[in-house]
Amino acid sequence: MNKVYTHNKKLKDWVLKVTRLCRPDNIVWIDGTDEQKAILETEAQVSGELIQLDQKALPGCFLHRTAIDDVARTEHLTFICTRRKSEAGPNNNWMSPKVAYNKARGIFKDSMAGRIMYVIPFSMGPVGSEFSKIGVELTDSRYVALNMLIMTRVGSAVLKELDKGKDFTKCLHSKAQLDINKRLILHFPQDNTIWSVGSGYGGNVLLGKKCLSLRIASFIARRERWLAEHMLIMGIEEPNGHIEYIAAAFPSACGKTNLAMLVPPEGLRVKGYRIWTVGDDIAWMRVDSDGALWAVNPESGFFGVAPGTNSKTNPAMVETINKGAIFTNVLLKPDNTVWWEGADGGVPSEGVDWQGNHWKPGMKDAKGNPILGAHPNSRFTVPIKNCPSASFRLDQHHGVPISAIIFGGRRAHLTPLIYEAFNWQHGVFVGATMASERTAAQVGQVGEVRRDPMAMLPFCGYNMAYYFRHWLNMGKRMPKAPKIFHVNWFRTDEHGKFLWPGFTENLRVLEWVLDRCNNKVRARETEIGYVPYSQDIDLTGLDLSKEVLDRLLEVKPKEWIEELKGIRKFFQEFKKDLPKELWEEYESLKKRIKAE
Ligand code: OXD
Ligand code: MN
Repeated sequence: MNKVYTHNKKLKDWVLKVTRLCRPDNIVWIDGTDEQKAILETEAQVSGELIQLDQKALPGCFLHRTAIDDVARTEHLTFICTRRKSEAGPNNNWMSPKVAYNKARGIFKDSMAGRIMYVIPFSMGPVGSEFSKIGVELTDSRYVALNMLIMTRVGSAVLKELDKGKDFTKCLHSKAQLDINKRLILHFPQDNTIWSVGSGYGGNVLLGKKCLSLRIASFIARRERWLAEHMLIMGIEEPNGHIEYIAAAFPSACGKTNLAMLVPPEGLRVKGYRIWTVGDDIAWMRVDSDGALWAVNPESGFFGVAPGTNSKTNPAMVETINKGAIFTNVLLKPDNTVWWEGADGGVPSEGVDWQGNHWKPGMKDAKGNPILGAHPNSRFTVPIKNCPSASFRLDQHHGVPISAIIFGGRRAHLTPLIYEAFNWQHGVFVGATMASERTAAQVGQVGEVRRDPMAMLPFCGYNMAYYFRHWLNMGKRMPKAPKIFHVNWFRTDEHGKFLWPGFTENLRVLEWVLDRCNNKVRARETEIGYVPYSQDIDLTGLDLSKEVLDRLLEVKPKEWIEELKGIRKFFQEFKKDLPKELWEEYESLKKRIKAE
């Protein structure tokens, strides 16, 4: 065992208890130093966990391959283990803590024999900030240890906080046999504990991320009166040099990461606009003494999807992942660099695919389907500070003040490009009824509407009806509450063609959002909220006719009749727990669209 760094009795006792259960050969405390990181990288290459990439082209970069049935979050094996089932709500899989601990204990037993157990003390949020929470992950995976060094703040400063007796989330992970039949991702919010076993996939095993910063944190946030949200945070520098910050929640595959590091289109860049990236996935938000909502990104890295990332979709990310990145399940090129479907440059003539097999373009599997070079959910982890648009306020303890909250979804027809909620309560209704239509990329019927309130459906660590209540209450605690908006970049014409030209132009919509926040523009009051007058969206340098913009901004009350049915069905799942204010909003909308 390397030196034990802590005087925190609870931590020492817990490490001992886990050691007795999992029986690792050795224990290594992760101290956050470059020296130790270099040792781990070398060991990971020897063990085959990492492949070093061309260090000239990609300094500090490595490739990792997971097991082929361990490539994404396994929501059906993810549980919230509260004492009562009703506390987990209809939105979560539930197991009683007793049953869950017993079941998992059997899998954890002796699972680390022949392996090293790493003790990783980490902080989500700047160390010492009022926002921040400490976690300690015990894991038998070097890959996890190296990724946690990227995704979280690890090191002696965290240990100092623990020495002061600070509480921490107990995060236990073992790869065990990487057996999908013995895989469990368990959350015990009432014990501030996470147990993850049988997986090596990032979303299941980097326990500071979805497990701590969303599921456990959302539970704690309700008690402590703050918000833990699945939101990007970005700063928009206006031509006068002032920076306004927004937080935005979108279901997956709606371009959250790309928006967070948008490069302004030429027409707006020359006006003086610039984007500052604070975070691409998670926002922790508190009401500060000024009565406004302030946010930090608890993470220090990006865990991004590789396929589709290129200099057109996300030039800032392409620059970010040039160094210090760990790629997972992408294609390895003969020159020891990496590639994925939709990457820059041509398709390589050969390589080693994500499963470790020799690959050539055009190869087909036994069913005649194309064999992909990179898995569709292949990923990279990389420090945020590599990003050319990284905010200079990333480490500030108070975070950034939030002027607007934006919800979004992928809807071919229903929702206009942008609308503003009438007030906070209506905004909570807009977030609670957020939905996306299935695309061809997902299993199931194309066009089917899937509800994903606040993009938190897989991540809310308790009954979502209580979560809506918490959101309503938060509005009452904020004299300077942010305005709430809804965007839809995906409206199509009758031929299925997108009406809005694409991600790079989205800043034009955000410009209107900020103008609304600063009372600079009027808006058209419609049945669903405030919508821009078309002349208030700046189209300089963009080839988009007024007619198309009008179509993008149109509200069609008739289409909302069908939508109301879906909302009703969804709300009914929460039975008597659903706050009456949301039913009130439902009834008001019904009245406004005259759907009697
Ligand atoms: C993610 C997700 O990986 O939301 O960020 O699934
Ligand atoms: Mn996410």
